Amino acid sequence: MSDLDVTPATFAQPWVPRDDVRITDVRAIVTAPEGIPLVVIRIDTSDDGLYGLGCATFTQRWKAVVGYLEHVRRLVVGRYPGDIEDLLRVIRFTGYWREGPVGNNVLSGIDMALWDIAGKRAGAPVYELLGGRVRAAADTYLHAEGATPEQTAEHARELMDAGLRHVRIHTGQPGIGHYGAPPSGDEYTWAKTPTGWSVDEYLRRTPALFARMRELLGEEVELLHDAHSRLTPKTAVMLARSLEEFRPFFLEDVLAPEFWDRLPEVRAASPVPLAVGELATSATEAARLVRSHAVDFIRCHLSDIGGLSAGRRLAVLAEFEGVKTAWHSPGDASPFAVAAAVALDVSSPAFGIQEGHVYNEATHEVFPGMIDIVDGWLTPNDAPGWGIDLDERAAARFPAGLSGHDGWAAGVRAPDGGLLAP
Ligand code: GCO
Ligand code: MG
Repeated sequence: MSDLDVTPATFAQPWVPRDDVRITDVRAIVTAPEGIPLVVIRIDTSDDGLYGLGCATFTQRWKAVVGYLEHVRRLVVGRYPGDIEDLLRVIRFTGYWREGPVGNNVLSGIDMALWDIAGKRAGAPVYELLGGRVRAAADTYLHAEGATPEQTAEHARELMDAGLRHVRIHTGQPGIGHYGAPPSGDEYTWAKTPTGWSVDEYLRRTPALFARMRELLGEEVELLHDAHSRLTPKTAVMLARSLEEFRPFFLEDVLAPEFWDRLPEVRAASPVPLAVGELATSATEAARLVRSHAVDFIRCHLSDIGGLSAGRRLAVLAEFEGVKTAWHSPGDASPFAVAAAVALDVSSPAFGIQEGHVYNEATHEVFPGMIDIVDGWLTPNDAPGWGIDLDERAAARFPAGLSGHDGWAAGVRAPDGGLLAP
């Protein structure tokens, strides 16, 4: 079949939709109100004023996402927006090679935009389409960081004063510091990369950080930590065991995805709960983590695994496997991704905790209706769909350049000069 033989009918469903609303356009809007490129997909329909919005943010490679959408446009324009599952399957299967963050982000943007449209048509928030609430709101954590444990404690205290009951803690070490924390000021004078990151230093400083936090903050607050993929199965066990006495809520990303098959042995070696999944680039890969009992918390970046529909499947699987959810939601997730995560959080019995990010004012201008953390809670909008809009004029005031995350990742080297997982 050549390109010329392909007509809109080629991609149509072999059934008659229940009404005549059709998708008329799909496009990507890229904006960087916080300096971090965010990608949103907008789907327009033949119904006046009826459109949907969804998150397709792969910030490091956003131009690829925009380019991928060109291939997908003809698959969706002309289709009935209510056939969400069939549309997702047509997009996945026509690409033949179906996994990967670029394609999944496009899938996610379209998926979330279709759920938004479904909610608007039903006059209901998306969480209600998922079966409705099983809890009032999602308990949320934020990150506390400082060059020293004392500074981290000070930051954590501010967050606790703002109502947070869960705080993820990081502290500096010589050189580049640790992921999420500034350097402690000194460098390794003997090193090939004086600003390098040392695993030995990290394995000493992290239990010391937890000990100091418990001294300064007490027992009530839940403490979390992200190792950011830098350990081996053995050093992961060493870290987990050294933290046991401080009762971490979870320990995140001890291993890079290349070593995920070794997670069950790390998990068996220590009672510290493991949280993994933000680097999963398919729902299948994430499902394998849950099914192989490799994790206590599954925490995917929803747009990287294909959106709300993928997350919904995982939440159900997690429920049956006794695993909790902790959807990834940092500054490189748009407010639509936050809304999707929170819709799952309040409707899933498998909910564990929600990651949060405090967005700047410019982001609020671009995304009217976006939800904010109040007293440590994220609460979904009750308006139909996501209840969030995208002000395209405001978005245009914050044009995106290439991602700054590249520079950060390129800077993570060991003292001997070897590049590490960021
Ligand atoms: C987290 C993360 C992020 C990632 C970022 C990469 O747990 O919040 O690890 O901050 O580093 O999303 O683009
Ligand atoms: Mg992380």
